[in-house]
Amino acid sequence: MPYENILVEREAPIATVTINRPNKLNAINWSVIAELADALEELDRDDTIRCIVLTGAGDRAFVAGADIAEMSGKSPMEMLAGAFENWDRIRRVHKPIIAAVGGYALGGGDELALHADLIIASEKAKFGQPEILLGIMAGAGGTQRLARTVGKYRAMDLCLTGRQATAQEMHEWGVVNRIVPDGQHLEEAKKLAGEIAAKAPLAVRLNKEAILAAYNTTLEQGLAYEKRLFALLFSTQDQKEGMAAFVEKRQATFKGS
Ligand code: CO8
Repeated sequence: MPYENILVEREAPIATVTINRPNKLNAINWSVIAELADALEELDRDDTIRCIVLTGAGDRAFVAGADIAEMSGKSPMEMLAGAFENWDRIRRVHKPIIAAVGGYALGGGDELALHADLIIASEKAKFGQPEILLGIMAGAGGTQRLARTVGKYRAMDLCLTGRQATAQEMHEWGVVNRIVPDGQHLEEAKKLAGEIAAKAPLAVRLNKEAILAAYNTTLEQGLAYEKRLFALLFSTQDQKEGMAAFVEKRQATFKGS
């Protein structure tokens, strides 16, 4: 499917989705988020793809936020009806998504990175929720995901000051998985995607599902859910193959069945 604002590159078993508005620091307008949701759902349905890398075009930004020019004249009802459904569609993607952040990840850009399952950042990447500087607040999960991920006090720091945190800080806070030298974020993210793509796809899917469930359940419910998913994987060919390969001292070949 042709897209206007994003690029989709398939290198099975991985795919890379690039937000492609470098002149606007990849700011995400309504069309971008709709195209992103369409593309990610399409990749989620594609059996040849096992892991997705999400990045921004150019060397300055992952995404510098929602498109302020587009947003400035919107009414409350237009904001409510506008794009949230597409953010939810992105949240529901089953395959792992790795954000490769090479520059600014601000506002909706930070929130998009927080929708990903792993984050690789270049040394110069900057993260923040600068909405407060515009007289608004985060709206695509920033307050909730940051509070749950980095804790109340760090979330308050970012959301109430609007300051830009360094990749190093975000790494220390447990948001960024790995920091790499400038310009190497995409290569490193693809390498990691390849590593995950070689694993048993159903096990990858259920691991993601179980970890995300931890945000919505009590420990008791989460443990019960994990136990059921764990047992379910014993119905797969990949479980038989993975364990046979270990016993036979050979490399496992996973098929996703
Ligand atoms: N929206 C629209 N255009 C942008 C944005 C943006 N968020 N960010 C940058 N641009 C544009 C600039 O207007 C400029 O365009 P032009 O060349 O045509 O004038 C171009 O990108 C380059 O930007 P700058 O000249 O500003 O570059 P600088 O190096 O001087 O500054 C900054 C870089 C610091 C990143 C600066 O551009 C900036 O502060 N950008 C805005 C950051 C921001 O406030 N982001 C949060 C936006 S609000 C938000 O994300 C709410 C999310 C709600 C999600 C829910 C929706 C349903």
